[in-house]
Amino acid sequence: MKRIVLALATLAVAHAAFATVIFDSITPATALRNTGSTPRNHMADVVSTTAPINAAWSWVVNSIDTGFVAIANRTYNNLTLRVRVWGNVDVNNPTNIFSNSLSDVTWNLGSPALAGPAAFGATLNYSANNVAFNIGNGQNIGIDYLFMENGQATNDLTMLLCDSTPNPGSSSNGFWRDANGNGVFDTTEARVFTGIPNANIYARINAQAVPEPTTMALAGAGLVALLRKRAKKA
Ligand SMILES: [Ca+2]
Ligand SMILES: [Ca+2]
Repeated sequence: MKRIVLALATLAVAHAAFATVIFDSITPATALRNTGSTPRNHMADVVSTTAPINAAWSWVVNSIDTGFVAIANRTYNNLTLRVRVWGNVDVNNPTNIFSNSLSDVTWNLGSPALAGPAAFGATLNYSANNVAFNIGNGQNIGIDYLFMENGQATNDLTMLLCDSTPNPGSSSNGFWRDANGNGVFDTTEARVFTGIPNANIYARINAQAVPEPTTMALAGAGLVALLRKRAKKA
């Protein structure tokens, strides 16, 4: 448990500057777990923007802070983490609850020696990868994480889960685990923990509020019109 506390303290100061936290299941976390069932390398959750924003604007995500668990004490070779974010969520869709891909990034984590079993944190920096993505006001989004070692899914790494609000989405306030290993999340793959009423992937989304492109275009058109008007007067 001491390792987990240290990892979380490191994580807490790792958020991007100037960004607003629009989803946070880290700060109020009251219980931390990882799933004991396999396969546990591919997991997901539904989150939502939780900060107020002008309805005509959207959030551009800068980074996501999140936590993982290394099960085994060893060197992990050519480790990658694929993180996909989805714009549409339908927890009643029997064949895939997620659609409308917003981003799909694979993070190369090198070959770290991890003294498992232990939790560790990481900041997934989207602005540095030039793939910042927009989400709407109060929009439910899906995030799924896949750990691979040497190109193979590894059960020695998994996501850190916590008991906390906010907990948007449904299916008994749970999370999703790709239990049949087919690469997508089926309705039947919703999971809950006994004793954790609000199961969440451990994550914090940092974002900046920006005008929608249409708003920007209108503002630009207005400026052009104003300049023309002034040019005519001159
Ligand atoms: Ca599945
Ligand atoms: Ca959840």
